[in-house]
Amino acid sequence: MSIVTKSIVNADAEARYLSPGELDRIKGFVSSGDRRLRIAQVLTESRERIVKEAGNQLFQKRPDIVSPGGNAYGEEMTATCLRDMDYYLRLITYGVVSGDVTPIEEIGLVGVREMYNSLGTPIPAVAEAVRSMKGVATSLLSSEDAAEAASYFDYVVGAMQ
Ligand SMILES: CCC1=C(C)/C(=C/C2=NC(=C\c3[nH]c(/C=C4\NC(=O)[C@H](C)[C@H]4CC)c(C)c3CCC(=O)O)/C(CCC(=O)O)=C2C)NC1=O
Repeated sequence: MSIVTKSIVNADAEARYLSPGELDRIKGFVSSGDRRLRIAQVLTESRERIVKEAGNQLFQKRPDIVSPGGNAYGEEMTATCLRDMDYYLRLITYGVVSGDVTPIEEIGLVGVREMYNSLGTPIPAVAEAVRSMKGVATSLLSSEDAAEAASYFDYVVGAMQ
């Protein structure tokens, strides 16, 4: 939910107008809109490159996961691993656009530990994959945009620690 929807739900629950503080936060959200949309556009347009390069970095750092016995061993499993990376990149674009980590949390982080544990997928390696995507993604952005984007990647990495 964006700050706009959230503020309206809260205000209406108390049948009141939006408070000066809420209007101020909405103003911040609106005025950062161009930047957030620009970032989401770059990440969306570059998604294949980001996932591919970050995947290569991951498999170089953690050759065990693509070696026999590794969770991403074999063409199909490696493709599924890259697909999961693409999932997280997509969720990060949702977060950037809405200026809110809630969509990332609700779609991709609730229950993630149990899910990956049951699949035998090493969670630290998934976190490493997201960290690598952050590196590739931020290299495509201006430093101001990179700092904003980085916070969403960091949020996902932090949730997987
Ligand atoms: C949008 C929210 C969402 C997420 C996050 C998601 C993840 C997700 N990843 C899965 C599998 C998987 N995920 C991986 C990923 C990896 N293995 C590794 O060693 C690497 C560290 C890592 C890549 C970075 C692999 C290899 C599988 C297949 C495991 C198996 O079938 O044994 C599965 C099991 C079902 C399937 O194969 O599709 C789910 C549900 N699904 C969703 O709908």
